[in-house]
Amino acid sequence: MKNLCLLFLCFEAFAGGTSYAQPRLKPVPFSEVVLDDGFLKSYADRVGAVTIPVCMDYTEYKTGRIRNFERVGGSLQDRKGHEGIYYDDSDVYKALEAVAYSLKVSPNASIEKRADSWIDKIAAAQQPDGYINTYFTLTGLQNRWTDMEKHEDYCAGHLIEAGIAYYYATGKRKLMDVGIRMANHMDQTFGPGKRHWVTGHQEVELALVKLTDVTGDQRYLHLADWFIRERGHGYGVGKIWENAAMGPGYCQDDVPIEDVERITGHAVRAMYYYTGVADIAARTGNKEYLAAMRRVWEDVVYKNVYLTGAIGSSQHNEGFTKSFDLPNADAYGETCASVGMVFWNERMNALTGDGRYVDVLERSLFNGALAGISLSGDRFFYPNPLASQQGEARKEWFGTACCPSNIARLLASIGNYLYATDNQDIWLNVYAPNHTIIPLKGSNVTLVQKTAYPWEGSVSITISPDREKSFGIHLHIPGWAINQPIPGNLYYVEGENGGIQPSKKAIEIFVNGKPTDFEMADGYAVIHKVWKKGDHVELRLPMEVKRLKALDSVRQDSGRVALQRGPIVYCLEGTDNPKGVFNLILKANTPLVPQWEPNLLGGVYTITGKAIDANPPSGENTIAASNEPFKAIPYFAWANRGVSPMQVWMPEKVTQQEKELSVSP
Ligand code: FUB
Ligand code: ZN
Repeated sequence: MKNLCLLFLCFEAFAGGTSYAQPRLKPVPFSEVVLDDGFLKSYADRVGAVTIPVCMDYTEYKTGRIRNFERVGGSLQDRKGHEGIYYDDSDVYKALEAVAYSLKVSPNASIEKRADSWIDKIAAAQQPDGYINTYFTLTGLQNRWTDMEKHEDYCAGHLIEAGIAYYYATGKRKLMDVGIRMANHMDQTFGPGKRHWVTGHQEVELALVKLTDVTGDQRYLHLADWFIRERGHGYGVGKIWENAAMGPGYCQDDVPIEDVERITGHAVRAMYYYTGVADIAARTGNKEYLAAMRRVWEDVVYKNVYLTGAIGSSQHNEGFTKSFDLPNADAYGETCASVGMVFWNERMNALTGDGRYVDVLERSLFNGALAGISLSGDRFFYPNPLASQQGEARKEWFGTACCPSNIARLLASIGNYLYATDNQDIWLNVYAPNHTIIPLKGSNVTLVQKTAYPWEGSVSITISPDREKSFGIHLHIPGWAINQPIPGNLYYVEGENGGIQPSKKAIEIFVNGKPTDFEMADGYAVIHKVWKKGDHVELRLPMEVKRLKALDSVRQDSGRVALQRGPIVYCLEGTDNPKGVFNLILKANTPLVPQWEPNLLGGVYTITGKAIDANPPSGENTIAASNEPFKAIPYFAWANRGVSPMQVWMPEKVTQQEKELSVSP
């Protein structure tokens, strides 16, 4: 046990060695970052206080997920067989992973006791050869590993991730040992010279990489890499592959990884796949993997992502159709896929040091992912449309319940996304009030960050090395703060002449109160100097309200405009716009006024302006004369005040469509 080294603390010990390349950056783990009161902390706290208990209740007794383990382990003998769906074990593991992260930050004896009792039941359900899966054990063990779509490997991946997280949080390794035995079982079953296997739903790959990081055992990394290399060679067998409408592209088994050019199929599978590929590239230095990731990232970000950072436009395959097909009302945009975008973009940032990945991470986090959870923490969205005529009610739970525990594990460990380091310098990625100590070569640096981000653009950082030291601070400058045209980007800020509007205000940086020149490198403002205790940096990002347009290739957004302030995308909701949402046309030059409303939706900036009512009630103004005030709220906060229409992309001109679509609530 002693030679187990924790991923989070000793990453370089595993990634180093003779044949493995280092990623450029190492994220600072959430456990080393103490969030102070602010936007992200409020989410992390609510997940601990509300979301995790909800996930545990639904997992333990409101559904049969834990009962399945009890049946296999023998503590429940009701002869009922398997309850639920074949991948339901994964929700137990994901809930435990969220619990672990939350316990690490806020110990809670009763939740830990409850989690321990689950872990006992899980361990009792493991077969003597290490296999664990309640669906196959209860329905016929002879059928295991026959249908690659049946998520045995996916569940195993979530088990491994949960086991590592729980060990990291509590020092208890029982769950991790269950995961290790399952990984050993898979390693004995699959691999070169053994059976072929294409993981129908990727996940196990990234988990096996973590397992190598924790145990130092390279077998798991090699197995993860082997799983990646199995894809695209016709080895896939099972329900998906037999389904003509889905085919191998559904689970990214159409081409080998080296040949990947574009994103296809199921969005969450794709995200976990690419996260695993990036993890392997970071540890093996595989340049072909990195090149493939860069290509497919461009395909996602330049052709297939919503303004909210959500991905996957079709419910049919929970994924992609064709490039630029981004319907708003029918958008799927599964919460899990936005969570996956955060994972993948974090890995890409660490691998390359490129701040563009943080731009995308922020877009998906603050919009697509956060929309998936209510402000109360106990209601969820699975798809996340960008328009809804009737409005939508958030749900307490789902039959397929992947999203609640996924958003919970992301937010419980949200401190992971704030900092990175290469041992010499420090990178600041997502801004949030916090304090941390970051070890650099030869010294520790204490950082205290104060900010009201994402609402305000001012970020104050006190930097205190334990002795005077020369190093660089890399401050992420979000793309939205610059508006430089990025070739290919789907969305841009429209200028008065129809071109791209650069930010009117400059980005400013002050060091110890004095304005400072800075170099830009890879999306970061870099300040190199000899730092001493108490040095102070202030970053000021312009927080203007932006009118965003989509490229003409996105037919569904044609003639429409969306509002964004900082990283937050806005929408109009019927609750604030009682005369309707779908009948409003955003006036071309209407002043857009941001206003802090502390008592609305937990405290948000709203945006107000004037619109044309395309369908004014008879007896009132004509269309041309109408001057309807409107209010926009952050998209992530919609559907928290009952069911009401919502729209992100507002028309700029009156068309027949607006007249027909107009809705008076
Ligand atoms: O298949 C397991 C999970 O259920 C997927 O990640 C989600 O998209 C949902 O299909
Ligand atoms: Zn989901």
